[in-house]
Amino acid sequence: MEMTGAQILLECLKREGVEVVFGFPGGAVIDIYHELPNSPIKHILVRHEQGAIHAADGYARASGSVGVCLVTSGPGATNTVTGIATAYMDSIPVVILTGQVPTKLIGNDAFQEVDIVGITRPCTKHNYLVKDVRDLAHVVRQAFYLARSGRPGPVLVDLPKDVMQAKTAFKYPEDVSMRSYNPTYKPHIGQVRKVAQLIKKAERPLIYSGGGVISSKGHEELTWLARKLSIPVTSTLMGLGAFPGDDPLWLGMLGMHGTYTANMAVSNADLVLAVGARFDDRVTGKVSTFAPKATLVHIDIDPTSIQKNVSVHVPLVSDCKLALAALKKDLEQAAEELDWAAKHKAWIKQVKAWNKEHPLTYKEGTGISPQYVVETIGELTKGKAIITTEVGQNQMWAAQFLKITKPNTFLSSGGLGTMGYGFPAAIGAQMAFPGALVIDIAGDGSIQMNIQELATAVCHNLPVKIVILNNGYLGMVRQWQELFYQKNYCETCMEAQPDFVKLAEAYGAAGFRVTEKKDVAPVLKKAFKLKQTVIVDVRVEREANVYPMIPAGASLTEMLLV
Ligand SMILES: Cc1ncc(C[n+]2csc(CCOP(=O)(O)OP(=O)(O)O)c2C)c(N)n1
Repeated sequence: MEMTGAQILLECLKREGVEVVFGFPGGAVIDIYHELPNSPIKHILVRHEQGAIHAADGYARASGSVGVCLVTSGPGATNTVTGIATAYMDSIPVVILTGQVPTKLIGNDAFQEVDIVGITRPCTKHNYLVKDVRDLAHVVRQAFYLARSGRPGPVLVDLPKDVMQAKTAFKYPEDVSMRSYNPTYKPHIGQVRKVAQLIKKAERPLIYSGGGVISSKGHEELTWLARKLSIPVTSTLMGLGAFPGDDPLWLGMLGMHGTYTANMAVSNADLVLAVGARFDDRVTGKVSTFAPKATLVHIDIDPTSIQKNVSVHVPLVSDCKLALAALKKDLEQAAEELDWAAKHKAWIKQVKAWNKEHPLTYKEGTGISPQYVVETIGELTKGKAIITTEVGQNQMWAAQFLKITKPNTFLSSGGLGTMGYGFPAAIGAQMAFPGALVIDIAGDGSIQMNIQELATAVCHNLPVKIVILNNGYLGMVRQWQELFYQKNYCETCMEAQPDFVKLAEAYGAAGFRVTEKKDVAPVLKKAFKLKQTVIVDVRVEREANVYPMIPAGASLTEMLLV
């Protein structure tokens, strides 16, 4: 039986197990929308296409499966670019379906035409322009395969209107074969042995884990390795949750706003095991002084990320979970025979001493400390909530002061640092887990970047909670201005702030304002219980700073402390 391109597309999505699509219609995709009611796929109408792509990304990060968004050509497509780059930088599997003008008009400056394939080439794992309806099914199949396999990432499929209207017989390809694309999953056993030997020899070993551990679902193997062999663990922002944040071996995040302990540990370790992390400049600080005493091992599925930013001694190209499992197998016997806690006793003692010297802390002022608000959220939710963040001080305080104990529960724009990410991502996460408590920790600047999605959340009865750490500033930039630009607070004071409580109410959500410390816990508690979208506007101290902080370009040991 012949089907139209639009029907084929929706059938393909169904076969890929897609349950929800975040989107916004327009002329170029109207044929797809015309068919939507005949499909079991749920569509969430956002209020801005940036909301759609971030929601698809949040859905993917929370669920571990591919997120999907659908937008029209031209401005619909360009509005997704920031979100595509966000997903690309953090290796998140999303499929972006964009409408395109009819094939015969491509290149004619047609109405709402844009070369989205060209625009997104540097920020997608791969992208396609489907010119013939007969190619559609295998392109969609490939797109999903590419998005979720190897190092995951966003894949865009551009869909001209006439291709959506054309008809052909439907056949879903059973297999995907792409000749030049063969990710290496299994680790080289010789390299695994080498790493195991290094671990056995090391006196001051450290695990530095990244988002790759979460996307490969390797957290249990990682936890085994750390606990059995008594190896302390630090991680990137993207790696938070792969190792329990309440474990005694957990040192906290490393890098620019990492803990004193983690940064000192990296600087003094004799073996650093980097797993699924990419040596981002926010992590390494001055590259030439990164981990100066250590043998560096880098486990990553993407061979092009190895030796890219730092030169490592032992590369291991592999899926992180499989590499960690292979290491586990190799070390199992030694784990039983050797007293690892005794072997690393001096090292652990040193790590604990650093923690005592400079624990993660903050100075209480007269107003509400933002860190106190984050701590209170942590105490009330006990690791059971899914947390998203915006970008800025709010993001760093969330990363520092929450104990993230499970993977896929801390969703934050790490690589691109996209303000406006957290709220739509929370909508995506809430769609993936309707019963979960999903909280966006926000700044008053960031939340205004996608505030329109309140309508989406209210319309779909999504009980997402937004906690605004409202300092009336673009806080993180103000902090830089304070510390490095002689307090020249140029254009970082947020004037004409909306009344967030009234704004919430205007959209049909609930809103609360907190101006005194004693009200923080009771109001948050009340808000978290409500089965509706809520904004809690907490007026925090205006000039609180994030510490530790490593000035840009400095070494990890050159921390500014509280
Ligand atoms: C889209 C975007 N624009 C600009 C920036 C640069 N930037 C980083 S943090 C920040 C301030 C964020 O302010 P706010 O959301 O109020 O959070 P706070 O730092 O006060 O917690 C800015 C402007 C960014 N990360 N993203």
